[in-house]
Amino acid sequence: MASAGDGVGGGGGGGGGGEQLTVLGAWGSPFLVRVRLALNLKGLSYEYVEVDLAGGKSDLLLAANPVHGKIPVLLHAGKPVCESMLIVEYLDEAFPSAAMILPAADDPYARAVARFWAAYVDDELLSGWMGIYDGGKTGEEKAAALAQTRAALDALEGALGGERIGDGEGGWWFGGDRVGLVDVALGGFVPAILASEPTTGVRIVDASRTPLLAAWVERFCALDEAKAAMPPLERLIAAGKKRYADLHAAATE
Ligand SMILES: N[C@@H](CCC(=O)N[C@@H](CS)C(=O)NCC(=O)O)C(=O)O
Repeated sequence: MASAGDGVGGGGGGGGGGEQLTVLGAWGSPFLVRVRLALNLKGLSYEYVEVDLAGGKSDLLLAANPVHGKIPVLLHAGKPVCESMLIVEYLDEAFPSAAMILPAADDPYARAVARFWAAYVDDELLSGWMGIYDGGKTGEEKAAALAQTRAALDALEGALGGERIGDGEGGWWFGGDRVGLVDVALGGFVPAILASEPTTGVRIVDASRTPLLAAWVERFCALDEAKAAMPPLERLIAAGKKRYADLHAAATE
């Protein structure tokens, strides 16, 4: 269950095995969206605790993630698990009777492929997109960041259209006909990417260039589990505009 007034929906019902699940997060974080999405997909209830990163890190956060001091952190029966994608994999291992996010354990190759593309999202797409969404970068740096982002999206388009498991009746996801690890990894960034477009004027997912990905974004946004995990777009746009302007002002001082 999410705490009231945090701006995002809560987890699904059931699950948890009687062991308390708590998520430490910050409302606009794409990494938090991943964790909430995974919990919702698995139908696990959880308590949500908003951490005010701007106001200094709470003792709870520093105790839970003393190495990086970053959110999200999952507390499972009080024990902390850090790093969004490790949390997603942990949930699969700790709650194997709930819907699985990774491909089946008897298909280690499919699992390796999913992990490859999930890591690719952070290594290539995220770092490129951050360069576009950084008000402090020069025009040249932004052009290089856009080229990196486009190349990453092209590669993901190829992965989405590649070998698939299942019948695809409900539309294709990465790797098959159900939402999986790569969908969670990329899906976390959907709100942030959509919110960046009015600020930067750059269309990131363009149906004329990557039609499969554009259709995937629409399918993703229509998922109940995703809707309940995503922050309100208007609030994200306002926060992104402020961040962009602050970085721009700092760079031109
Ligand atoms: N690789 C981490 C990234 C998490 C991250 O960067 N979290 C940000 C919020 S979006 C944070 O906690 N920032 C605070 C800080 O850097 O001190 C993950 O996947 O969980």
